[in-house]
Amino acid sequence: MSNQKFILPDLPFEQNDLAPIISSDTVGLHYGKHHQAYFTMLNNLSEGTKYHEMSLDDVVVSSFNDGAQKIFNNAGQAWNHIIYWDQMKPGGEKMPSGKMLEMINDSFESFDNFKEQFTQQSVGVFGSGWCWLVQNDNGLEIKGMPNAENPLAYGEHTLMGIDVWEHAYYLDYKNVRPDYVKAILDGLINWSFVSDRLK
Ligand code: MN3
Repeated sequence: MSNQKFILPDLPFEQNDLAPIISSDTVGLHYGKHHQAYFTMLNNLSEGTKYHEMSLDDVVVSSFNDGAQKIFNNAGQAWNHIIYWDQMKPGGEKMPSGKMLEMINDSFESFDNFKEQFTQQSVGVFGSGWCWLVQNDNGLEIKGMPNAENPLAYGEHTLMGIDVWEHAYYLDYKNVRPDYVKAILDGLINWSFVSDRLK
C-alpha cells in the first residue's frame, strides 16, 4: 500500500477567488500548508495500521471511538477542511432557499437570527475549534467544538462548518473572529451545496 493513501482534494475555486473576504495569502497557507500537512501526517501516522485501509470518514469515526488522538486530530482536520472549502463559492449565495430556508426558519426563527447565533457560537469556542451546523431529528442545531472535533465523530450529520482556528482568519481579520465569521456567512456560503447535504 502506497503511503499516499489519503490525498488532498483540489480546491473548488482558484486561490484568489475568495478575496477580499478570505485573501489569496490566507487560502494559500490554509489550504497549501495546513490542510496539506494534515493529509501528510495522516498518511505517515496511519501507515501499517488498520486506519490505512479505511475511508477517511471511517478513520474519523473509528479513531475517535478508539481514543487514537493523533490519528483523529489529523483525520478530523483533513475531513473538516474538505467541507470548509467545498461549502464556499466566490461571491456566495446571499441566502438559502426552499427546504433549507424553511428549516433555518423553523429552528432559528429567521436567517438573520441564524447568522447571529452562528456568529455567537463561533466566538464561544475557546481557543482552536470549529462551529458546525448539524441536522438532527429535531431540525437544525449549531454546535461549537474544540480542536479537530466534528459532528461525524459523534454520529451526527454535518451541513456546514466554519474553522475558527486563528490560522483561518488572523492574516485578514487579526483577532476579530466575529467579523471573519460574519463575512463568510454574508458573502461566501454556497447554500445550494449546503442544501444538497440535507438528509
Ligand atoms: Mn484550518
